[in-house]
Amino acid sequence: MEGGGVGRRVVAVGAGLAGLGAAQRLGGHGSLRLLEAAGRIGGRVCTRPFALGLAEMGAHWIHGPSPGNPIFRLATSYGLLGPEAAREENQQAEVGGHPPLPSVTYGSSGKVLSPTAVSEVHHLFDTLLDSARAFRGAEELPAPSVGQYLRGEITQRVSTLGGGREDAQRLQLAILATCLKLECCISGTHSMDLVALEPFGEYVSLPGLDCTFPGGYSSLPDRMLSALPEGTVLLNKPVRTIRWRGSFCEEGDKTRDFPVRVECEDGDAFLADHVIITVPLGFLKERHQDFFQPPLPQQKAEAIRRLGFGTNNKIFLEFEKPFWDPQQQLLEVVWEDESPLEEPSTNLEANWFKKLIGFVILQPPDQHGHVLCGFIAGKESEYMETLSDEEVLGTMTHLLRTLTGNPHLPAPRRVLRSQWHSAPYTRGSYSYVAIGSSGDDIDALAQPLPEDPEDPRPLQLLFAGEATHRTFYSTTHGALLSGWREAERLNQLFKAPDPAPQV
Ligand code: 6YU
Repeated sequence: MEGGGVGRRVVAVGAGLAGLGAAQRLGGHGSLRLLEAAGRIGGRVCTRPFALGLAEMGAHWIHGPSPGNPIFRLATSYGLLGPEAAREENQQAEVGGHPPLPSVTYGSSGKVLSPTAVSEVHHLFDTLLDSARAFRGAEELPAPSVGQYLRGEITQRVSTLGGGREDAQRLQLAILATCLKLECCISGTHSMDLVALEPFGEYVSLPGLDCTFPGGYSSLPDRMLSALPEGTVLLNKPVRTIRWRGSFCEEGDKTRDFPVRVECEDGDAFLADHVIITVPLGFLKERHQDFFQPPLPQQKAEAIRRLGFGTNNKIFLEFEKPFWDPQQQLLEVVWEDESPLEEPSTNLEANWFKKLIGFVILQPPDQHGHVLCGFIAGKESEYMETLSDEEVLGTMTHLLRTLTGNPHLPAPRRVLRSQWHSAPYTRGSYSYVAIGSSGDDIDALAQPLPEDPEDPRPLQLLFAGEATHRTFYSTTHGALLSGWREAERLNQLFKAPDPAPQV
């Protein structure tokens, strides 16, 4: 921080991609401090060792790896991506964030379902989903939520499903039920009935075939951290309260006062001119009333309440030998007695595992071992978090034996699962635009405080994090861009040149 920023103190709360991005663009020198509650950086980017390789507990892919994606540009400039991601064709592919993977679909009767039947239904679902995105800006809506709209469309077509044959129709409905569960994982919600229809099309998918980080997603925040001056980030420093609109002095120095005092759970306090808050929306939902003194203005508090923040978890299973064909990359699960037109069971204890959409097969096996990564969203996912590893492993073994029709299928050697809802400084996985909210709430959440632009002490509180990005919410690139945005807001105030290299 130079120029008009000399002597200004900035504190950022949270060392995920938004916080690290802000620090990167502010230059990381001067009096910048980044306070992180956890004992590690990265937040919802979290790579752990598992089996022969690595497991991504949080973010998995770069969604839309192409030059318009800042995560892709940064990762490329650091040399963190594999040769596939660098290919022009990969970057140009328009797949709407869902790369088609070679897959096999297991039915609950223990049989593999016909790939033609499955892909026909996927095609229908994708068409319906595209039509759901087209309501952006519409004054009149056929339904308030994406889920209700989709069910309405499915109801209208039900007689044509399966070519009029009852068993084929039932199977197509069951496959559609899985499609809806997959969409819950993508939107990070319990039910698509909670996701607002009108703003659904506002989320922007970038071109590019989704790719992973060969050395783990955490290699990105690690590189970002290494470019910051030592001591910028303080770990194990959970912030308890942010007092703003105040007049605080350092002990023994009455010559200067600061409008903000950031108090940590361990009793430490940091005085600042500006605080960039990057804590997850889940944390804000639970804690904002006590976290800010004075409390946030009503419009911001309402935006926090209205916007959605749900859970999507992963369950990694390591096997001694694969029971799947090495060509496959995805094992999908269909419960043949389910239908999107019927209410799902609310008995979590008996049925939580039926919400699991299937498993991604981690590739290549010589780097990962024989590992499946299951995805599960919603209340069932939150229930899974309360179970022991042994219980999850036992249920997964039973599930896979049912699906493969092989009662002797060997149990996985090991299990590792994420527990994002129980994580006290996250309280879920990512945000979505819930019924009753809109993109305007995302903008309201992103607005700095105090609201009055003429306030003599402007930009006391700035807000970043994935939930503050109107078109890229729920992603790593949304988080990074939001951090850059707030750093730029301060740079403008300081009128200092941006010291970070442009990528
Ligand atoms: C992506 C992907 N991905 C899977 C799973 C999850 C997420 N995402 P952070 O939380 O990182 O940082 C805040 C920090 O603040 C944190 O370290 C806290 O400890 C700290 N903190 C909190 N309270 C504090 C306090 N009091 N004091 C001090 N510190 C405090 N994104 O691009 N690709 O494949 C996935 C996936 C299981 C959980 C993901 C993915 C989301 C990203 O991980 C996430 O947005 C960013 O990392 C957040 O960074 P941040 O800095 O904001 O917060 C139509 C429509 C559809 C919309 N969805 C489509 C896209 C779907 C998203 N993709 C999901 C898929 C997977 C698998």
